[in-house]
Amino acid sequence: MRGKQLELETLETNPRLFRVRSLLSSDECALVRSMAEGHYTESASYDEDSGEQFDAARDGRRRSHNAFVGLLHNKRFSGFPTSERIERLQRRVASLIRMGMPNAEPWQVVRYAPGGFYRLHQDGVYFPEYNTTRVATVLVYLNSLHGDDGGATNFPYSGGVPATPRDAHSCSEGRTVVPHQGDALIFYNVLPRAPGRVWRPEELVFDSTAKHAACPLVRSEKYIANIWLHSADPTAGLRWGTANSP
Ligand SMILES: O=C(O)CCC(=O)C(=O)O
Repeated sequence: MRGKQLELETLETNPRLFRVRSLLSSDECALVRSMAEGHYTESASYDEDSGEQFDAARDGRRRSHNAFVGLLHNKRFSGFPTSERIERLQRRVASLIRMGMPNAEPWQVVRYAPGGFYRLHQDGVYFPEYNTTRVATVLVYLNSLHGDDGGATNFPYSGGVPATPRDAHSCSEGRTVVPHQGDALIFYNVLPRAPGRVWRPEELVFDSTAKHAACPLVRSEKYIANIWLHSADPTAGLRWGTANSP
């Protein structure tokens, strides 16, 4: 990236999981958090097979609030709080991961209170109606936590999917990352495909080892930004209108 030296640290190769330290400064983290203020709604989550929305309160899969901020590159889609400064950050992330702005969703800022969590899940979702898949995630920590605060991000299947399911909620297995303000995790939700031709989104295979969880937060608050990168422009034909878009 021009102007700022960043180091990509390989945390795991299976899943492909990387960390970039200090991608955002503390001022930039504060900016993203302040833009989300006043826009939070209860977080929803979706069944990976059917795409149906879970009832977060009833099925206990996810407990947090979220708000979308920043531009969806296509100016037709307005309604999210945005500014030149946050769009500059969006361009920074797009250039870091070498996927154009058109392939990124607006940023989902997530706020956890004590007791908040997100059980084991896969970010890779194929949206048949728009023919696009979320192929990669950039997860930015907007504040720091200590190990005993809880709220770490856990990849229980790092190294391979075991024969018996693992309990991601205890965060005792696999790779666990404690949030540090400004740092970003980058991981791929689909398996690599042989180069040489363009793969259709529906042919992409999800990487089960990329399943991850937000460990229960014991104290303090936790803020992250999810940046989901698509195989195609997710705005093509997409009505991207509510705070709880998937
Ligand atoms: O909060 C975290 O550490 C993980 C969040 C997450 O997995 C998600 O929002 O999809």
